[in-house]
Amino acid sequence: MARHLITSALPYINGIKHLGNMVGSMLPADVYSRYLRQRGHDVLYICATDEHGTPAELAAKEQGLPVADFCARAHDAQKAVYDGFALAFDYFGRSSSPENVEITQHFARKLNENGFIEERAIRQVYSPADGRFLPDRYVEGTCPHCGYDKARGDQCENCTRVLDPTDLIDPRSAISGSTELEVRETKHLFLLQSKLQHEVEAWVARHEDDWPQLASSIARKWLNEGLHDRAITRDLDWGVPVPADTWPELAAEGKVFYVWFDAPIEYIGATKEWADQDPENRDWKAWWYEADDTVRYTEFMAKDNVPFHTVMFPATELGVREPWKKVDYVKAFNWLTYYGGKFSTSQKRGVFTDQALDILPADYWRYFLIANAPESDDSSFTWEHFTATVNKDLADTLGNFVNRVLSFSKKRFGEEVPAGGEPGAAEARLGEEIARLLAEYEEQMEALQFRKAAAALRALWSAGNSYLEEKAPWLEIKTDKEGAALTLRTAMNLIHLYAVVSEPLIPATSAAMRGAFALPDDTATWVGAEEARALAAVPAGTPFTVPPVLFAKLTDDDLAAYKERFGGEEG
Ligand code: B3M
Ligand code: ZN
Repeated sequence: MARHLITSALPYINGIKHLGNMVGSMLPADVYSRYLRQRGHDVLYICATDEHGTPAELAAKEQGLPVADFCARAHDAQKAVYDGFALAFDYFGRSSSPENVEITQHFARKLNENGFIEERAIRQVYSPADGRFLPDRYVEGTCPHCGYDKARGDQCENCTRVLDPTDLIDPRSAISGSTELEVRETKHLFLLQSKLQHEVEAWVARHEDDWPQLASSIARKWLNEGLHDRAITRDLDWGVPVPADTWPELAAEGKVFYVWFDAPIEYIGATKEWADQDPENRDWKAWWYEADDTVRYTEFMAKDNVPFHTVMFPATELGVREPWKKVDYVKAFNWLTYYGGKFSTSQKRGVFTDQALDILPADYWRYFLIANAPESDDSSFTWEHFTATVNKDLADTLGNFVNRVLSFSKKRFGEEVPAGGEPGAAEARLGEEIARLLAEYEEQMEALQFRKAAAALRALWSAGNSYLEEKAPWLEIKTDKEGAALTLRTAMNLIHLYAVVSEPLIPATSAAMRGAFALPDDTATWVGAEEARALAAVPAGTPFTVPPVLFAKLTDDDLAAYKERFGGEEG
């Protein structure tokens, strides 16, 4: 038994996430966590909302709410959707928690003691009308390159060029609209990442061969470009305050840490939140601090987050000079597209996670997304593909099998698993096939190859259908009642096996399948190879019920309605 620490990139607070966010971080982390738990490992799966920074301030302003209130509500709204998706976090925290403030400030003090933080004066836009320094994106004006008149101080949305606020023509405050802007000198804390370049390189070199290519190539690229010192404080009201004991002047000016400085630290912060919630006070530090080699730490994220996790956060952890656990394996994802185009939160294009649950239960989405995870390349969401997959894999291959077997058996043999018949050549072949596919499924899960794992699971479901077609109990029963009983009993054992091993992908359906059998002591969390070959865990005489249809078939009308509501072809 190993101990597995698992985190998925922290969803940013400013709005409900779309399916692309879900498939690129939280969902595969949940599937992997569930799989490992079922196999008897000690798992701690931690996630949280990432709450600081300018976008949160702006979103709160738009809704006319104080930022703290906005974040509290937005956190609860996201959490409700994740519950709906059956994401089994051990804890889902908040980066604005007191725990994260404490640990972030501790990290900053240590980095400072170790000579990795320096105060530097920079020139920044100040707005007397607003009484504050303006973050780059709070300065608006005309783009010097394309003439777009609503360019932001960090970037022009129109021509995508990266800008400096002082580049803008006719700059104004995005808060008050005031044009009386000044450039003033102000001090900020800089993290001297350049001093850590060699250490980070050596650390990455020790790990990159184990990481998937997508993660190691991005880490390499960043290291080759060189680690630059970067400002880790901002002039915002909302964030982790710079600690006054160490930087009284900056603290008095109200400086806070940059959101990307405190966000990864929240992986640790949320673990402490988890411990603080529980009076038994679990030993959270054993997961993070001087964690021994029995803890394996796996992170899940989309590719744009990889530099922060493979280079910047490790640099921070190394510079602290304390034995904080660093990531062992980085599982990175490409993009899920919507009809080949971008899912966009700001443009409200694509399917949002709350809307998805309005339409269909979580298992439909969980299965489809994992079976089509953008692992080796981007993958495209289309309603055509979604409905075809649901109908074929979930409704026909799995759902129909379960219903057909149980209804037919009930009709002909009553409400107990039928007795009679001796397993023969067909059952032996089936057992071999099931054991082989189960081993394949396990291997792909261990390798975090989610599409391939889903394919192996689907093959397990298919094997049941082939067996049923081969034996045709509805014909068998006319000439060989014992034989039909054997076939149905074997098929019911497959259903139970499916219930156990499908749980990581489709937990609710798994529970329904398992619940069909009134086994006296059903605590199985996995199926061993011998058991898979024998297919006899559910003995004759076990009472069963026929569950309601597991997956509804989606019709052409459904498809048309989805496309109408969400738009189909653009992209
Ligand atoms: N919140 C992802 C994003 O907003 C970012 C991840 C933080 S992980 C520490 O794109
Ligand atoms: Zn421009």
